[in-house]
Amino acid sequence: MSDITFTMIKPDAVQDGHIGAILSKITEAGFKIKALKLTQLTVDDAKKFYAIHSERPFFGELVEFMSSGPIVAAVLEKENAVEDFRKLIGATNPAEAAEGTIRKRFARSVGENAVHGSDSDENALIEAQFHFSGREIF
Ligand code: IDP
Ligand code: MG
Repeated sequence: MSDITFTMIKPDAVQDGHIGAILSKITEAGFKIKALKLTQLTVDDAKKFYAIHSERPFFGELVEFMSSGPIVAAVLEKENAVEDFRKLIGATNPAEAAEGTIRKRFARSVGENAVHGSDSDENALIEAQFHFSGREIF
């Protein structure tokens, strides 16, 4: 699978009722949905998913937030998916995110920032496989 990325609509955006609007923005931007589910991370899942950030000062807060409520997990396909999706979501901190980006429109804060987007092709595949079995990806 090349040209795929992995995303989560995070607990803040699910709770704020933005699932539909965010999925619309994603598909309108030309991404095809290859896998999709509403699920919730356990504390242990969140620790594993964000293990790369375990030494960062916000790690505890991040794990607590990401396991605090349901999320939408999805695998997306498009040419240049990883880079184009990072552009669509905008900067980590919504205060610094460009106009028209998903985080600018929907994020609450730097921590509760509405969506995840993979940072490389390699991580997109790892993250997709973390959340989905082969038969759930179309
Ligand atoms: P990214 O999601 O834009 O790739 P990363 O630096 O990979 O940003 O950080 C992962 C997640 O950790 C962010 O999306 C955000 O939820 C959280 N995070 C990042 N920096 C901070 C911070 O300074 N305070 C609180 N949470 C943060
Ligand atoms: Mg990241």
